[in-house]
Amino acid sequence: MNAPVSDMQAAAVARNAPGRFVTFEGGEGAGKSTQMRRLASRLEEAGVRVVATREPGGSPRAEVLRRALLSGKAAGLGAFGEAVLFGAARIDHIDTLIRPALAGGAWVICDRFADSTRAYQGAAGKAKPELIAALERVVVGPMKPDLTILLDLDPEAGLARARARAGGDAADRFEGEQLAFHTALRTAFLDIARQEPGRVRVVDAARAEHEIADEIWALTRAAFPAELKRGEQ
Ligand code: Z5A
Repeated sequence: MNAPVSDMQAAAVARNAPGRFVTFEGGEGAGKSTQMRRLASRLEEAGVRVVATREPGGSPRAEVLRRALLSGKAAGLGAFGEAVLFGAARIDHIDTLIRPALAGGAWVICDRFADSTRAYQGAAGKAKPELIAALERVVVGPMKPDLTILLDLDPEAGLARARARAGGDAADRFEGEQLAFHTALRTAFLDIARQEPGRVRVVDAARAEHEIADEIWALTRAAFPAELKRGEQ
């Protein structure tokens, strides 16, 4: 069920910036990067200025933290310690790229954001939920996404896609976790969607790329009807 436009725009109003903030979430290999590229092209064709970015990373300092986190060097800190580092990277990403881009009227499309901390470090990593929630309030504040596309896929299928793409390269810190971890992630993301139906849209990612892209475009247009009038066909 689509949320009322007023719900969808609540985050944007709280930020008081003209741009819109869209995030992609889901497990490994769900197709986030692929679908982000497709949505960015469609938005640009509709006359929208797009800044595509990712987490962890997206700014020079955050990319340094990305390397440490994905190499597994920070794993000894425990799930909440890692969450703090993801949070530090996110603060820099917000301050140097996301907030200025939104203030300038661009749409920011981000591959993963704070829902990944809730799912990976919180639900699957078992950091205390109240600590993860407190960290999110401090780090994200009013910079909540306007719309989150959750690409939902069976974890075995996602891991197989990620492995095929890697062509035998070693798994990173999180790809190396057991299937039970990835199954817990899927449940955690779906729980977030149930808790925040006004922001999060669940998309079945087991279909052909173009079918998924068409659904994401329809959802985006429904979420931002006034902004995407020019994209109507
Ligand atoms: N992490 C965290 O723990 N806490 C946090 O707060 C944040 C992140 C922000 C970042 O990894 C890691 O950091 C991530 C969570 C953790 N865990 N891991 N590992 P990353 O950025 O390197 O990778 P990722 O975010 O997990 O994404 P990915 O594995 O690169 O997958 P993807 O972007 O979702 O999929 P893709 O690259 O678009 O597609 C994967 C392959 O499938 C590729 O060959 C495509 O051509 C193919 N594909 C795509 N769509 C389809 C369809 N529809 N059918 C068939 N094949 C397809």
